[in-house]
Amino acid sequence: MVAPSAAAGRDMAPESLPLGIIPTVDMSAPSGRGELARRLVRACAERGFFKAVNHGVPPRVSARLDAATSAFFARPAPVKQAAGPPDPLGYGSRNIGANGDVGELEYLILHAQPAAVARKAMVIDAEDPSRFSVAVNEYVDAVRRLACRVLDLLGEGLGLGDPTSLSRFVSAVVDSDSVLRINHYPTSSAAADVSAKGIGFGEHTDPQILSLLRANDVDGLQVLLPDARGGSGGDQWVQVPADPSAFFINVGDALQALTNGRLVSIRHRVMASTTRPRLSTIYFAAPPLDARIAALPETVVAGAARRYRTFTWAEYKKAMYALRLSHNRLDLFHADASSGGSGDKKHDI
Ligand SMILES: O=C(O)CCC(=O)C(=O)O
Repeated sequence: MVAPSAAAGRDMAPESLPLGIIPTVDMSAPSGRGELARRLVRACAERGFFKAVNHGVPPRVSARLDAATSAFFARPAPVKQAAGPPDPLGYGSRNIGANGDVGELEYLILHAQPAAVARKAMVIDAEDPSRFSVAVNEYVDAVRRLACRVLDLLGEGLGLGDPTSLSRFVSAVVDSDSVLRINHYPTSSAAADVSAKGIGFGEHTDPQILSLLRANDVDGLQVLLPDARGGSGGDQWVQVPADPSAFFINVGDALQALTNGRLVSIRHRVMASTTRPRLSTIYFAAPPLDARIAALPETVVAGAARRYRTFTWAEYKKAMYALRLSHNRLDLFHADASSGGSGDKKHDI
């Protein structure tokens, strides 16, 4: 069930997060760096999700990327299809992955790495490929810096011996496996199509370390939070009010594993709008393919077991590509899992 609206909390005090509240974190650190680090840890431990304001990504950098990607989505279908199929990178429409998931959207997935962007730009903007490359690379630089800053602060807040232990997974450019995904949800006909139930992008967690999402002023994003009314103990889908000036940042599965479950990877989904198109851009900060993901020693507190076995990012991706979007993939990597997974739960498209 969908809660009528989400209160987007002001920059929250550190004590506790009221249920149903999406924390807002002021990245300009008005109360000092230590306090900012504590707030980020609390948001990522209790929600796995927060709204970042005063984040330092220049509006002109975001505007330039939005202009370039909107121009691409406005082009005729055959031109867009030339940048596909999504294998898994490239242009795609409706089909999400190779296992039967569909949504009310078209999208473009780019390897967030200058050489790869330059290659794709030749197809995406044949008239002036560097126009597209510059817009993407500038944006990726800015969001990578924001991701590293958040991860360093989380490292400090978690009391890691080396606070850069988390950001080092995503700071490299050359062997980075980070991706930039741009989703375009056209005005939906789903209201008339009962089978589609208005789902723009089905429920899932993000597999990477950290996701940084920015969208236009069209609502649609929902996160699964503990029931704000208490009592029944179930979870509730909570609407995230749109804010084009903010970044919405969530913990991914790999960060949950690296912190032994201390930070939580949150389930989310997008409902299709029937009235106005939604444009969202997500930077998925990922480790290099051969990176080993194991709980950092400081996060394995006295007496607590390691929750996940060590895996490489390449292994995790392989599992992810074999499963449906809504699958709880981390279950397969539980330290005591033989087969695992909450399995074949399908999202309600
Ligand atoms: O488009 C959005 O707002 C979010 C989509 C999403 O969750 C994803 O692409 O993984």
